[in-house]
Amino acid sequence: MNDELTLIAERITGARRLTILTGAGISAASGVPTFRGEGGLWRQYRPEDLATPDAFGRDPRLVWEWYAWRRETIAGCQPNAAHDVIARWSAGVRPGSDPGTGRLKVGVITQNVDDLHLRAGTRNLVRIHGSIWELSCWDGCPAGTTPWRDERVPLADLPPRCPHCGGLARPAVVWFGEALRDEHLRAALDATACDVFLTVGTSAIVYPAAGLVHEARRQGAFTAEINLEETPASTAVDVAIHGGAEVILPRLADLL
Ligand code: BJW
Repeated sequence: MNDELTLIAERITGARRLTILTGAGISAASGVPTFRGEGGLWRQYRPEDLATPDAFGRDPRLVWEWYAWRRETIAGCQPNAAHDVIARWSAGVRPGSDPGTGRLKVGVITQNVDDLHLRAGTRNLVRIHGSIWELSCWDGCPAGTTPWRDERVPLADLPPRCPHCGGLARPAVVWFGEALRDEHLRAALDATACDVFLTVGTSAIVYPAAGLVHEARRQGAFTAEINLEETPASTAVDVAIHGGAEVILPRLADLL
């Protein structure tokens, strides 16, 4: 693994543009449950049963109970060493480069809605699946289309209401079958034009996020994956490292 880490470090050192895609695994060491694998189920439901407009239309209270439980869990979590390394890199802080000169441009794309990257101070961040701390109007009333922040834990009444029209509020996140916001998708695709693309803590099965590493590779980026396990991306990347992001990223940072 040391040789592989050294190779990634060398590629980052020579890079002008680094893009990092993160998934639920990066927050696992903070105590945020992942979606799939051990502990990925909430009651008997899979994320595919709950994170859909159909599920919300059928039973908004059930879906809100899942989100309320997750909000309460996340509220008690702190960014971990992996979030901190990425936040430092995003600020241009790494040995051998002048802080803030932009010699290494770092872009971070996260699928996570927990906002732990934001809380770590990450710059140049695109939250392609939204934020669990933002709500929008389910009925699509004009004022409620723009998400509003609501960090109350616990939420007083479930399901919460739109403050503008009194209709149902929904989490302002991207569910299966819903399109990513245009500007988010554009920013994520733009970021695939990079020298090094790191994919960290994602099962690499949910699209369009899962396609980004392939797009980066198609454009000539050096690609690497950091994950506890093999994923469908493992055989497609230049280097796959198996380990916890909270361990591997600090080790990689030490090599730069
Ligand atoms: C560690 C670790 C440690 C643990 N260190 N690692 C192309 C092909 C096939 C299907 C599709 C396709 N294009 C679109 C689709 C359909 C669908 C899809 O991808 N389905 C798949 C299941 C097959 N995609 C969509 O519907 C997307 N929309 C779309 O494409 O719209 C098109 C459209 C256009 C125009 C009009 C209308 C539509 C939207 C996808 C939205 C996904 N939403 C969710 C919920 C977000 C809100 C919420 O959080 O509640 O996003 S689902 C869930 O999965 C969440 C996550 O962001 C996402 C990815 O999960 P992630 O992050 O990878 O987590 P896990 O749990 O799966 O994996 C964790 C990993 O970490 C594991 O590998 C562990 O080993 C590892 N790990 N500890 C490092 N310490």
